[in-house]
Amino acid sequence: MKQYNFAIVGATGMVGRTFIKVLEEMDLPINKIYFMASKRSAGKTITFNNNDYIVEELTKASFDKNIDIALFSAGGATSLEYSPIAASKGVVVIDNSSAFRMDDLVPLVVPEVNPKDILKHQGIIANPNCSTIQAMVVLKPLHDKYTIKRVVYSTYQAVSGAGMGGYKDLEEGLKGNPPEKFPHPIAGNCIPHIDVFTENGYTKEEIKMINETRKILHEPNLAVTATAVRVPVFDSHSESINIEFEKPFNIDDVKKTITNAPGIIVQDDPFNNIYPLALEAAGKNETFVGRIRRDESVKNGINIWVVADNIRKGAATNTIQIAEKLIAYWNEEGK
Ligand code: 25A
Ligand code: L14
Repeated sequence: MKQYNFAIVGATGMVGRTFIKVLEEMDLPINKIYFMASKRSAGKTITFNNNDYIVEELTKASFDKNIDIALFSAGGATSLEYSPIAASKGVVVIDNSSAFRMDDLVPLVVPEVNPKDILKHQGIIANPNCSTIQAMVVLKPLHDKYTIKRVVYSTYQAVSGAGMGGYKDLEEGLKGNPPEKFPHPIAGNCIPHIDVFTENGYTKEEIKMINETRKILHEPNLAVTATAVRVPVFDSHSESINIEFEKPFNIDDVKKTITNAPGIIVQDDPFNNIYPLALEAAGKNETFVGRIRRDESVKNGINIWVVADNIRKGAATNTIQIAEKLIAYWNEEGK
């Protein structure tokens, strides 16, 4: 099988380090691999598949070597500056930041949901927001079968979403120290504020979930609303999702549809205390779904509880699954 050259940009961050773990587990056809980060981390050693690599400083010349795929997770500003440079040199960038997600020329991909959108790329493919990804794997099979009319998201998001600084705020907060990353103490608290507030009273995190859901499902007018909340959990986002359908349904069929969908593990036996939990989803690549029940306040509605590791399926795993799919398409084309 043909092998490809990879670059990891933001290799020392929370998502970057998970790229390395997931790449080791998933066994992609990698020939050469380069690790890049800011000047602060240049010169550090990274171990990948038992070999040691030196982290390079990301510069405008970083993509002058022969690189096929670059996985970026170094924040929006870095992506805006360096992704177009990489793309202009023939590299396909798969970007974790929010910089290009809503760009019409950039596919926004969850491989279980809209893999063919990858084929439309012009050098950059965007990885969706973590909270959006785990919802999409469940919503897509339900939309195909029952036609979604409206979605209400309420999220319970882990501190790891805010990178190393978020993790540190919870660790230090549990010892009684004040926060540095979040605007309020996170230990013992719920903060209804993720990313920045906008004019309409919603946060950018909430707006990302709304817009990205519409783009990924190819439903630009779908009724979607969201409230995103940071909770004192280290890893894995949990979401309560209320969905209204156009079509009537049998709740057992809904459960079957979710159970048969790719990338999902159903944990739904409430009388035996079985439902998805953040602690159990941490470190896993799948999305966990439970508490599947009819919403009796509307004609055709359900409520579900959806949990996934936000740094794995919400970021690193999904990005690497996009790379895997891209390579599969290249192999079909003979590239
Ligand atoms: O703009 P966005 O899209 O909203 O993204 C903002 C941040 O969100 C995280 C990611 O933080 C990003 O910086 N993120 C992005 N996508 C995410 C997703 N899908 C996501 N989080 C969750 N889900 P991060 O901490 O995970 O990663 C930061 C990495 O980016 C590298 N980097 C930053 N600027 C760069 C750059 N690389 C190249 N060029 C640049 N200009 C960064 O490398 C890190 O790898 P580093 O060398 O700057 O950091 C190395 C070590 O230093 C720690 N650190 C970070 N900031 C500080 C710091 N230490 C001290 N002081 C700081 N201010 C890092 O955590 C790392 O350990
Ligand atoms: O848009 O702070 O991918 O939890 C995901 C994590 C934005 C910030 C994104 C967080 C980021 C968010």
